[in-house]
Amino acid sequence: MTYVTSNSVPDLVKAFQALSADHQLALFYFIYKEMGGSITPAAPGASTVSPAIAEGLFNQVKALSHDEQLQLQRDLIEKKDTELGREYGALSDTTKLLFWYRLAQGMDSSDIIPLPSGYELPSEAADLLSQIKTIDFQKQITLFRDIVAPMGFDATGSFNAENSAQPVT
Ligand code: 45D
Repeated sequence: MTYVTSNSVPDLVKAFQALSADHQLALFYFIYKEMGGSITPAAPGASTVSPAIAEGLFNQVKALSHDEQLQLQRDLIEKKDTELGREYGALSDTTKLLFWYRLAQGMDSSDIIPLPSGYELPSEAADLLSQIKTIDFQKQITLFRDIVAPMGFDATGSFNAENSAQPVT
């Protein structure tokens, strides 16, 4: 069953968020795999990205056991109030994206808990993936930013002013 009725970014964000935390993680990793080489850390418009901060957070996660890494990623999605969730919540949206990108790369090198072998994407997530593939690259980036933006814990209890000027379309 699919939640999405149109392929607008806000609807796709809602559909993504309607998945369980585990299905969001799985889908996000499949997205990373699909995008492959089209993500370059030197992408234009990277003015609000802080690679050193993303790397510092990544290294904290890398130092944990695989089970803890998985729990931590679930906690980010579920916006739990954790130390790392607060650090994450203070990042700009693009730095959040870079952090997730580094985690996905870490899965490929087994620094981060990989998907179980032979894991298949659940059908609702697979449906959503095929819809995401139909939107253009720029909208995909906006979609991923909107997905990672609310994750973690916002210790200020309000929207991050650094990100508030970003278009939602
Ligand atoms: O056992 O402007 C399951 C920058 C099941 C540059 C599991 C950029 C049970 C600046 C839960 C599945 C590069 C930042 C296990 C732009 C089970 C700039 C585990 C663009 C083990 C635009 C699942 C960046 C797990 C972009 C661990 C486009 C899943 C970045 C983990 C895109 C999934 C990043 C992860 C993407 C997915 C990252 C970590 C798509 C990460 C995806």
